[in-house]
Amino acid sequence: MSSKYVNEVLADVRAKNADQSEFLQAVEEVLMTLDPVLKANPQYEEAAILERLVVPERILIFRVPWIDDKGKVRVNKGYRVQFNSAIGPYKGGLRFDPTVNLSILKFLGFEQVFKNSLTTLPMGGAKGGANFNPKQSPHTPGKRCSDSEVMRFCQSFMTELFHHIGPNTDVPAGDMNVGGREIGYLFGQYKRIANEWTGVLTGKGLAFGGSLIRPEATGYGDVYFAENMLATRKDTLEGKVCAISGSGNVASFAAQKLVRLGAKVVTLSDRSGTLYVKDGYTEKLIEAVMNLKTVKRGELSELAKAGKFFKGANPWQIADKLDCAFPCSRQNELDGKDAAYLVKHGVILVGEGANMPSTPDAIETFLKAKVLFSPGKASNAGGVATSGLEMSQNSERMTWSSEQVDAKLKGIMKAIHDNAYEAAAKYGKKGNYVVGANIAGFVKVADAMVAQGIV
Ligand code: NDP
Ligand code: 2IT
Repeated sequence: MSSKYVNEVLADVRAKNADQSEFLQAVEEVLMTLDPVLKANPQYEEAAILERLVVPERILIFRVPWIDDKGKVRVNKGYRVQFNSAIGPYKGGLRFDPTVNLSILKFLGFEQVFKNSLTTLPMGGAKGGANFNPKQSPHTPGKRCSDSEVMRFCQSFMTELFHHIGPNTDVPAGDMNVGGREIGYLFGQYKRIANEWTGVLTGKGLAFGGSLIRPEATGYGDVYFAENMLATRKDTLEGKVCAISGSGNVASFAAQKLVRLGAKVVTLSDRSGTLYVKDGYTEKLIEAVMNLKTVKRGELSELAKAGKFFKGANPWQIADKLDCAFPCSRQNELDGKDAAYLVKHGVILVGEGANMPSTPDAIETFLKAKVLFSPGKASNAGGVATSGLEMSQNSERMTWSSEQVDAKLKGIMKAIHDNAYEAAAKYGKKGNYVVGANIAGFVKVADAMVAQGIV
């Protein structure tokens, strides 16, 4: 049972956002863990911190017109949700996917506020994107958009977004379907309009201000976080059998790091299904997946011969015996039934690489079974943290070596782990990283908001 204050704020958020299920899920998940810290700090309620935290500072919605390869005018909806700037400039990714709507972007922006606070770096929270599908051309069924269609879309998107971002205002980056190609096009258009070279986006190419290890950072960080959780039980990843979902940026680099640390990765997946490799993915096969996804832009089913392909299936109920699961695809991709199967088949660790991939009942199942469970806002924070390192390098007009960035990433993931672990223990929830991450992320933002007055 939550306190009167939390219940009142939640009732109000539910009433005002009744059609935004993902946003409500994210808000409930955070607010329902904050009672102990709210009780110990009455100044938060006095300053109406929760009431202010659940409302974005600004939401931009705009038209994105562009011309496809057949000469037809197409129109998409573009968004930027600038959620909270208490501790630094707005920061967060852009998602291009037909499922993009305000509920999804508000949930992602809300999560980003706490995640960015956890990174130890000064970054506020934001998210944006468009209901644009680069994987389906608007004129030819079964064909993806051409590079020049994606470029024209990105240029139009940036022509409007330009007015609302800047290196000290809001610094977007990638997310689902927004990778190096899209960031390049977006950056080129920003620079052209601004007539100025600034680090206004992160995830840039190495030749124009990108940081080494940024592509790897989210997946690697997820695995470093898992190492830290296992260390609390004097255990390691060596020999662990791991299921991963997704085969994009986060999933593929999580797989690469796990294999390098001696773990066995048995699944990757995408919209076409799951590729199960009983003896474990080799580094070579993971490279083939990366090439398939970022160069050929094809489907995982094309590599079916490398193992056993389960068409249309997610990876959670395939293997008979698993030690770890890393959901790295999308929100609500792992439900209560999947969680029960995983616990029954031996899983001791779940490290969320995606944002909010486990449903609330799945999380409850994991916590009840004392699984080492890390919420995405803690364990996928390595991506945005390394974006923060890219911003630092751009500001000082320097580039750091892979070793330097990787060492900083490792240090940040350990700090996030330890802060979440200690916050949970302090409030009587030892080992509960959901409570720990929410409280540790919240306190810094709340203190900054109190100090800055009613704004
Ligand atoms: P990508 O677009 O590179 O990869 C997404 C993967 O998820 C693809 O394999 C995609 O399959 C799969 N997927 C997406 N939707 C579905 C669906 N409906 N059914 C089945 N599979 C699906 O994105 P990222 O790897 O960047 O992002 C993955 C997750 O990680 C997201 O939740 C994102 O918010 C989160 N994240 C990303 C960060 C980053 O730095 N990139 C940082 C922190 C979190 P297909 O190829 O067929 O589309
Ligand atoms: O969800 C996320 O943290 C991201 N997509 C990365 C954001 C960023 O600014 O690097």
